[in-house]
Amino acid sequence: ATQLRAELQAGSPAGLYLCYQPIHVVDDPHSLGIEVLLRWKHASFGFVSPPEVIEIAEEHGLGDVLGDWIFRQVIMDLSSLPSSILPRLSVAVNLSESMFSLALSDRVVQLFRQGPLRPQQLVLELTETIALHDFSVSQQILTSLREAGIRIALDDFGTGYSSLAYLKELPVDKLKLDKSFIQQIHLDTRQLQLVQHITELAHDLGLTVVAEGVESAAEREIVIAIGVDEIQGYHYSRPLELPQLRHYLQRCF
Ligand code: G
Ligand code: G
Ligand code: MN
Ligand code: NA
Repeated sequence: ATQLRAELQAGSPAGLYLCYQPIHVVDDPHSLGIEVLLRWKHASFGFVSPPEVIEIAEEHGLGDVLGDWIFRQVIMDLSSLPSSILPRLSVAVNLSESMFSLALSDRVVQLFRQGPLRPQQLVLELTETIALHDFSVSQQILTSLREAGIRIALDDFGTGYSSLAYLKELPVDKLKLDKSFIQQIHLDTRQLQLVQHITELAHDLGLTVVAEGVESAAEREIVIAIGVDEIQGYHYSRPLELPQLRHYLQRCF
């Protein structure tokens, strides 16, 4: 942890880097989302899973430092993309518990001033667990993010204390249906009806719906028929390192 802190503060932690997974917008081939996914290849332990990296960081009070590193790294990585492509992207960053504070929106706006991205291109992914930890504080944080033009996605929807009831009380913009909802959806009618109802309800609340974990053409066709707005999954692409992302974007646009 001491080493991780020193390296994070120096700006170039060994073995830490970001991958990017495409998120396709069903009705708009001219824009693309990408989800930022943390990777840590440790010199002696090999790959450490992102939740473990986050946990180590949070346990040692490094959640903020890691969060800042992620935002800076995203800005640096994406700055190297062609300027014709950049405005078409929206970039989704996962929030850890300590990043989700009242200081977040000012911090992000400040960091984005240096970069080629506008806050309007940023989506912050929040799990239900973090969002529901303190409901009224969450409302304040989310309101300040929205005022800065930043959008919010509720991540892993369906795995936690899912209730659509609180959704209308939280200023969120998107719902990410967890991949456990999507897998085998083409073989299970009840599953399909459930996803259909959730999608309709989310749309009634003015939310955009993202289907995660779409792995096959069959699953893709079904979620499009259901009316989801955006699709993410191995069917399109695994999380990509920056050079592969560059190639993917060149093929896309
Ligand atoms: O990409 P992968 O399957 O390894 O991610 C596993 C889990 O780790 C997912 O739940 C994902 O949301 C989480 N995760 C990946 N990158 C980040 C990150 O940068 N920050 C946070 N807080 N979580 C992340
Ligand atoms: O929890 P969160 O949704 O933030 O993390 C997304 C995780 O899902 C990442 O770890 C990513 O690698 C993984 N993922 C993305 N697409 C697929 C997919 O099509 N199938 C499976 N099994 N996992 C996926
Ligand atoms: Mn996510
Ligand atoms: Na998720």
